[in-house]
Parts: sequence; structure tokens; C-alpha cells
Amino acid sequence: MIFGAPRLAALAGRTCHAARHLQQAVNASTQAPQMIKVSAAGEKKNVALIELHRPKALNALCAQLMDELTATLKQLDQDKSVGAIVLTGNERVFAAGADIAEMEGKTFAPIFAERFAQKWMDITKTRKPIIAAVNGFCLGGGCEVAMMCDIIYAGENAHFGQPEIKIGTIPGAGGTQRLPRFVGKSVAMEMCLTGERINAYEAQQAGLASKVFPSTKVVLEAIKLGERIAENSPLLVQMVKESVNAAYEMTLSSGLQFERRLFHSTFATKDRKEGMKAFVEKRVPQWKGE
Ligand code: DAK
Repeated sequence: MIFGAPRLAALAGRTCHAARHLQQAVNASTQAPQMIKVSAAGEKKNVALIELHRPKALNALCAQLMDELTATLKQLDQDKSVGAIVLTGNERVFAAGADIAEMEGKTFAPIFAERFAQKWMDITKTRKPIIAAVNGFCLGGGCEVAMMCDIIYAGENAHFGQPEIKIGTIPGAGGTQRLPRFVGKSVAMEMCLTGERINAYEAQQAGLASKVFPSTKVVLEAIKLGERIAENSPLLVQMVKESVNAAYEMTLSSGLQFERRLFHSTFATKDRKEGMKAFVEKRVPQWKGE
């Protein structure tokens, strides 16, 4: 079934007050985004839904789109009403990679001097959890953006690939680095050396996607997941994200040390006290984010 705009709007509750507030906040800090749509989703409207919206170019990640996306993520990170973020495309495509037409005429010296596409890395600076809900093509930079998110949910029609080799280049935003950490060396090598894609179930089996859903359900399921995450203390959620991500940057002993220190620091928070007190008193905790 096609994931039409009205259906997504209903899913996201785009017309609600929180959605308007969120959109206004995004618009106030940036130019009104043209290539993404932002709305508040979930029963409590505490999940931000970002839809990549450049359908004619299969959501190719041009500079403007990436500027809008990174500015929006920065804004949402500061917005206390947002507990988690869902990033999606449409039913046909998550994103078909960086914009090839934009890259085609470039040469080494300027691309090196301008640190081409450096802004992409800002996605990983987001402290709130980002769930990628992937339908259709998720290729090249699209796959790399999905991997910069924290959790990937795949629709049954999702296809993941690093096809850069077929256009005379190599992955430039994590395809040769993050992908092997998710799927192992052999699968990553095969994908990067041939440019061939894996489907949703292969991605799940390899550990790239955590779950597969019917294509019409994947965004809703990602929003539900965002709601479950947002039920927890926002402070502790960010600490968990930071600590899990540290596992990809550190040796085991350094990572364990980092985790222990963060664990100790939770005892300086009101939310640690409230969480354990609520358990003992057999009631639901009231988080303060402090
Ligand atoms: N860029 C620009 N336009 C694209 C595009 C892309 N990546 N992918 C598709 N399009 C456009 C097509 O040109 C076409 O436009 P019109 O001709 O209609 O104007 C329209 O989208 C529909 O595409 P197709 O006609 O090709 O549709 P099909 O269904 O036949 O094929 C496809 C779908 C996804 C298999 C095919 O479009 C395709 O192979 N697309 C290219 C996929 C690809 O090679 N992706 C990797 C790009 S390289 C970095 C950060 C990021 C990157 C590098 C560095 N740094 C931080 C340093 C990332 C690099 C890349 O992603």
C-alpha cells in the first residue's frame, strides 16, 4: 500500500498544536525547510517526525537538504517537548544517496578545500535518539545517514546498498567504516566492492536493521518506539545513547570505564533517585530530566 501524504499526516497529527509549535520553532531558527517536512507525532506529540521530501530526485541528499536536516536536528535537540526523533523518506525511497548531479562537476582541490559534505557529520552530534524508518532505496549517502541514526526499522520493501563503486568513487560518510561494524567485514566488503544491495530481511539478519515491518507500518512502528523511549528520563536516555555510541569509538576497557563513570554520575541526578524510589513505592516515576 502506498504511504500517501494524508495517511502520514494522520499518523503524525500534523495539524496539532504541538506540530505547529515544532514547525514554528524550526522555521524560526532556519529558513522554512523546502526539502524536509517536520511534524509532531505520537499520542503525546513528543516524537518529532522528519520526512525527507525531494521525491522527484529520489530524496538525493543535496547541500540544501542536508543543511535543512542538520539545522532541524539541532533545533529538535534543544526542544524539551521532543523525546525522540524519527527520520523517514517515502514509500519508494529513503534516500538514493548524495546528489550526483551536484558532485559531478567537482574536482579534487575545491572538494578538499571546502571539506565537502562535512556538515553530514553533524547528524551524529544529535543527543536525542534518532530512529530511521526505511522504505525503498536506501543507498550510498542514504544508507550512511541511516547508519548515523541510532536504530533502523526497515519496511519490507527496503533495499540497502553502497553503490558508489559504480559511479567511480567510494563511500565517503561511513560506508566502509560503520557498515562493517554493523554487518561484519564479509557482507560490507561484498556490498561496497560490488555496489549490490541487500534487502530488508538480509539487513535485519546482518544486524543493520533491528526489525522489519510491512512498508505501510514501519513509520508508525518507529513512532511507537520513539514514544516508548520518550517515556523514560530524557537525561538518562541521552546518557545511554552516549554510552552505547562510545562502544564504537573506544577499546573495551576504556568503554567500560566510560560506562562506569556515567553510571556513577546517574547517582547525582534527581531522576535516578526518583526512578528507584518509584520502584520501591510501586508507582510510576515522574521524570524531571535533572
Ligand atoms: N543524485 C541525483 N539524482 C538522483 C539520484 C542521486 N543520487 N538518484 C536518483 N536521482 C534522480 C534521477 O536522476 C532521476 O531524475 P530525472 O532523470 O527524473 O530528472 C530521478 O531521481 C529518478 O531516478 P531514476 O530514473 O534513476 O529511477 P530508477 O527507479 O530507474 O532507479 C535508483 C532508482 C535509486 C536505482 C537510481 O536512481 C540510482 O541508481 N541512483 C543513484 C544511486 C547512487 O549511486 N547513490 C550513491 C551516490 S554517491 C560524503 C558524504 C556523502 C557521500 C560522500 C561523501 N562526505 C561526508 C565526504 C555520499 C555519496 C553518495 O551517496
